[in-house]
Amino acid sequence: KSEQELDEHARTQIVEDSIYVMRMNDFGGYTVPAQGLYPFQWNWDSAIVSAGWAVFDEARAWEELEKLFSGQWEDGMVPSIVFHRPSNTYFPGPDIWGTPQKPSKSTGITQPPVAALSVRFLYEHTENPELAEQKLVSLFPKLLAWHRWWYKARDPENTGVVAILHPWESGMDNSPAWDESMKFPIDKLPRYVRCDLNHVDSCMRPTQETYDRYLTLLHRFKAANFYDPSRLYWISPFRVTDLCVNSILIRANRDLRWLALRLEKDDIVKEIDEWLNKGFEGFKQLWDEDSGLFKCKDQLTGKLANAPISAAFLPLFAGVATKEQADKLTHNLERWLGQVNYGVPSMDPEDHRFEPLRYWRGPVWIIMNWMISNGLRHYGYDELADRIKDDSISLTTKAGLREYFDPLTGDGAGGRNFSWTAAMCLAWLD
Ligand code: 2M8
Repeated sequence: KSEQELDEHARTQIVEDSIYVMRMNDFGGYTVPAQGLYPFQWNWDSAIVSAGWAVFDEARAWEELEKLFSGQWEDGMVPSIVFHRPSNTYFPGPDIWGTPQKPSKSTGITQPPVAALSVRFLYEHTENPELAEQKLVSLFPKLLAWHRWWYKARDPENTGVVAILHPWESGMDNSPAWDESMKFPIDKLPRYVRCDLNHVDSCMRPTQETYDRYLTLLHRFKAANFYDPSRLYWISPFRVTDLCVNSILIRANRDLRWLALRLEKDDIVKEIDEWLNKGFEGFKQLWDEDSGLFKCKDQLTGKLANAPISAAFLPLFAGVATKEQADKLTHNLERWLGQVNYGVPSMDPEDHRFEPLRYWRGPVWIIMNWMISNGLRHYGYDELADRIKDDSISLTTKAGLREYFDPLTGDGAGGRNFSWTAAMCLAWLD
């Protein structure tokens, strides 16, 4: 068979496999990221997964988002995990979090706000405009409440950018960007047993010390009147401006604005415009001219995090980088890509902290590739955007629907049959 036929065959196979994985991980209205390893509904995973469902089952795609918002707290927060059904294969589960039922058992922290992007995607790709209109009307106030929550609870000092209070909120759990900010003392913790190491080799996961710090934060937040959002910002020993959350929030604000225009909600459009203007200003403090990259920032010390991570390119996705900044970013990105066989590594491969297999400290994540590639295209760097897309296709066809990938060998790593990787193959790569 010719090379082209083989390619075609691999592409058809990956689409079939992706649909199979989505169905397999469907637990009834919500999709688990990966069986065993992550057996509940995760926030940004689900938002991304809904775009994958939209390709072959639109009603199911809307249901994914509705189920996620069924866990929304009264104050507007959408938790990082909603524990719809019990499972003993993940730690920390609902007993450790111990959140009051509000309305479902959940964690007491949040995750990157992708959902508005998904609602717009579903609305624009609908084959059933009446259904889409109805879903938009019911989901819009929930999205708005969540975005308002971000500004109220996580930017009470009105800086234009929001804080995360736990590395789990960034989605990039053990990113080197948190190394300095995670140096607070570890509290005396109740004895605990991790479950992740039953599923994935320890060389691919956060270290034990990192877990002790995750748990220290969790227990301190729980002690603050069960994750009282008006207190957490002030008491957390970890408070950073994360590029991933903030870039996604800005992009989500743009999509929320687009949805508000559809619904003719002029006052809300004005409110969102203020967030966007403030956000543009806020991002200025995250630019590091020396390295030509955006950096996360420790809000407690006021210092930029000395870590060149792939989220540095996400301001392109948010549309907040200037043309000059975009040129410097792409210059860096080209250098990174020159050092690996498959992009985009989650950290500069020339940095001494780069570990090609350890989770958010080096591996390639297809969802990051999608956001970076989308941002590059928006700024007119089509060749680079194509290169990242091609690498993503090579990785998934070669190694399967894995959680993340080794940028040097292209081997798959972490969880298998991974939902958001499958969803990206359907909604982006096909
Ligand atoms: C990872 O995070 C969870 C905690 O939320 C974990 O390791 O236990 C991250 O990759 C996160 O971004 C992702 O949402 C989650 C589920 O895929 O796994």
